[in-house]
Amino acid sequence: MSEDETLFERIIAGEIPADVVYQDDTTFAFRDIRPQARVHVLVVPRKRYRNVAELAAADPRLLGDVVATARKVAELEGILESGYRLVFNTDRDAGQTVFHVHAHVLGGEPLGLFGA
Ligand code: DGP
Repeated sequence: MSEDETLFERIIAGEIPADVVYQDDTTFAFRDIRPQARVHVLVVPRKRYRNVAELAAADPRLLGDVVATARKVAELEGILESGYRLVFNTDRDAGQTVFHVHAHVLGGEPLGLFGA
C-alpha cells in the first residue's frame, strides 16, 4: 500500500494534523491543503474505497452519507445559499492522486465553468 493510499486514513486517525470541519460515525471532513477556492473541504468516508465508482457499487448508502456531509459542510461554511460544487476525481484521466474516495466541496466565491 502506497503512502497516498493510507494518507487520509492517517488523517482520520489523527496521526497527521488536519483542519477538521466536521465528523460523524461514517464520514470525516477537513480542509484541503492546497485550496482551489475560498472554501475547499474534502469529505471522505471513514471506510476506504478506492474511488466513487467503487463506493457507489459497494455501498450506495455510504455514498449518500458523503453527499449529506458535504451539505452539512456547506451549511457550516455559510455557503448553502450561495452554492457549492462537489467533485469526485476518479482515476487517472481525472487526476486523482489520493486513492481513498473523497468529495471536494468547493465554493465561497463564483467558480469558473470547467471543461470549457
Ligand atoms: P485528488 O486530486 O482528487 O485526489 O485530490 C487530493 C487532494 O488532497 C488534493 O486537492 C490535495 C489534498 N491533499 C493531499 N495531501 C494532503 C494532506 O496531507 N492534507 C490535506 N488536508 N489535504 C491533502
